[in-house]
Amino acid sequence: MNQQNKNYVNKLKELIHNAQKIALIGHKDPDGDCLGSLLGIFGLIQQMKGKIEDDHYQMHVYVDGETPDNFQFLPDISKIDNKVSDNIYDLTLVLDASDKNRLGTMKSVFEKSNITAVIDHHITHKPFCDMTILEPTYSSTGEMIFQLAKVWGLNITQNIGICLYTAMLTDTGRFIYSSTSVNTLLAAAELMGLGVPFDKIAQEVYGSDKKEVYLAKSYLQSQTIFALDGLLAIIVMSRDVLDKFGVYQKDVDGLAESLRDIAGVEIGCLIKDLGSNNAKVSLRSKGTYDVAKFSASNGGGGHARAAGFNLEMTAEHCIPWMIEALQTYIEGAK
Ligand SMILES: [Mn+2]
Repeated sequence: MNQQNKNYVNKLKELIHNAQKIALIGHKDPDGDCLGSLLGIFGLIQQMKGKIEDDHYQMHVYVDGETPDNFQFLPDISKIDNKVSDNIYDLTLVLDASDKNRLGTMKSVFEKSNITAVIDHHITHKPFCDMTILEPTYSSTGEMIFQLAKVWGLNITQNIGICLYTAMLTDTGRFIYSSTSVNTLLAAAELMGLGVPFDKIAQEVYGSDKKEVYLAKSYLQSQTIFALDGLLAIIVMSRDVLDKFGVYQKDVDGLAESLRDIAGVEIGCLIKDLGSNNAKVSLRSKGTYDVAKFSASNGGGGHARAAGFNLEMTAEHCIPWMIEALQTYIEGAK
């Protein structure tokens, strides 16, 4: 963590210390890093200020969107609230969100807050808070919270460790993405040394697909479209298919990553049909092409190897649009 951010982290500690009403907000449709970071810092703040159950201050955790089943094992997961509240907070701390729109419906909670701060690692981050703690070289927001705990001089308990390990594990694709650094592995090793059950966590996160999810994924994979001489692989997640198998979008999100496992494929693309002429595009790159740049030019954002954006068209129309847009982008990148 750079010196300026260490100063911010110390200032944030003071803000938290003085706040009576605190809100923690993650990004819409939460992933492992978002949930792990939220609950990790939730634990740290309680260590600093005392248990919230003791009622001498308030702390609420908000996320727009449901928690995927495979993260239900996280300690204190029941503290996450999906419903917007009218409460006014002294301090709102945002985690893992690169811009204000990523807060979804929780934007209204954020906007009512007196002081706002954000901890994030997205290179496409657009500052929207009073205080921005940004570290684009970190693998995950969870890794930032791990370092923040050290700066604050707090204990990483077993439960906090489970949250932070999960955040790092998932945002690095099980420690294989290029965002994984020596520091990431040292942090993971330290957590392992503390007795964090890393094998059980992996089992919960990656080994608990329901049968119908497995079947829906297999079907969708069998419908993969290859374009640009096999450089690009596209899966369209239509609502019909989800209904047919009785699964949710969040259940099959991981398909975007799996496209990268195909030889020759440089960019994997998952198109999610959101209904009423709207689609969400998730992109994964093997490394040659920066999909964050491409996504940012289309109003989205993310990381060089994992990014996304929304399109106002049907999922079917997205296919030719994506092929053409990516062809232009790839030619421009040469
Ligand atoms: Mn993240």
